[in-house]
Amino acid sequence: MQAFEANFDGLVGPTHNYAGLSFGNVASRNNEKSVANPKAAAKQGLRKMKQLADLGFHQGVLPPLERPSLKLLRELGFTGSDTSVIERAAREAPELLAAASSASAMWTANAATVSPSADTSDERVHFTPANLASKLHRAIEHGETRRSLCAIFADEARFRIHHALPGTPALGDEGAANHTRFCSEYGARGVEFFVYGRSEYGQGPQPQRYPARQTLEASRAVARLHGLGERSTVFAQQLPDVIDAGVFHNDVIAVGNRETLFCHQRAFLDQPKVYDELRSKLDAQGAKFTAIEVPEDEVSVADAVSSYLFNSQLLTGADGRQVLVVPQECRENARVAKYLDSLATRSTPIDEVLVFDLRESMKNGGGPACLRLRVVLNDAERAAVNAGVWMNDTLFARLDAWIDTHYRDQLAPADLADPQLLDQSRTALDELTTILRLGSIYDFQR
Ligand code: SUG
Repeated sequence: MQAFEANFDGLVGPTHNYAGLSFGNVASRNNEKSVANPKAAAKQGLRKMKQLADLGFHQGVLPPLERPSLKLLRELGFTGSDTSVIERAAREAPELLAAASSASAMWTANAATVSPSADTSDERVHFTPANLASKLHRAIEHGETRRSLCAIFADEARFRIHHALPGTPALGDEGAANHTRFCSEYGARGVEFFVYGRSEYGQGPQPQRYPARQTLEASRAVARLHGLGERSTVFAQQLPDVIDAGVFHNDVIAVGNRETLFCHQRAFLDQPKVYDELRSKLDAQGAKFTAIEVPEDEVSVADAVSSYLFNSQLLTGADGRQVLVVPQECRENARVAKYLDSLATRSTPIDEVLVFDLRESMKNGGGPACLRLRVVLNDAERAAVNAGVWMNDTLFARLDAWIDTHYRDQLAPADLADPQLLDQSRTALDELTTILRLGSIYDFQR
């Protein structure tokens, strides 16, 4: 069946800030306590969505979550009015207030793992929201994320939205950031590639310095929930050393699309074997696998981590050409820029490179690929998606004006103590649910 890939980007929320919450994510730690610009962050993300929609890509929007999360703070024992909860948390446990205030849901590659209907046993599109169990500020996302997904993909005959896996270290799940789907055409049966950082019960090496956020057990559980068979799945372990070098998700070192995998030479344990398995399983589906492997002596793992070369989006245009969407940090790293320039003369399936300014998100370790959740849809499924979330001229103009009205252009860590931020965020989100036609998805609206 005819199908296409849609990218759903997370709209950056009004509380975007730099709290240094993600140990193992080099950018998050390096920019801790610097002053953020939520307005610029939201506009940078929105411009990417608009430009890709203008180029003919299917582009949707996922809403931010309600932050600060009064729910979390109350669960942690802060009582009284909303204002006193925030004031007390700011005084007694600023790190908990920071976790409750993070706009991290913008990185929708971590919202869920998605399997298209062509791959699943019941021929529905399956979503499993990621439990994001390894970081407090992210572990509080999945319930609200599920609610947003249910509001957008509401038709239960076509969409199956699971609950997140139990949030415990053995089942740490980070969603689509560690999942790639290969196929000949989007509508054909594909091979789903799950990459994990460690196994809880199996043998095998583990990183020593930084946490491995995804387990094999979680990846296997998601594949089972989605009804994916042995023939259409490949599981691979990330090199523990590169996790220790700051590759906290596989999408910091590899990206795939259709028949192409673009990755660093040091992405996976036993990389040639991983390629062989992908090649033979794709071959059985009538697809021809190609790996574009970037060698360490051209671009080091450190270059990959600082430039986010592999946190790019590899997209197929309507004309069949493949476009690589990279952050501008790639142009600022001489070796990465040289590599990208050389693509024009190499024979690879990448036809064009597009560069975006996503500086505000990048400073928290979130590049173009982190900001998007891929959902392959056929025409009937697309027709069943809540139509208010598709990017077009009208939605762009409304969201751009909405950002101007509601977002601050400066947010320092100390500003999280300001109870007005909660009111401003709620006012903004309340209006957003009307713009995106989502109904009452937020707790404060119920
Ligand atoms: O989970 N950063 C996010 C970045 C997520 C990137 N996503 C993908 N690679 N797909 C994280 O580490 C930093 C927040 C702070 O420090 O304020 C943060 O959560």
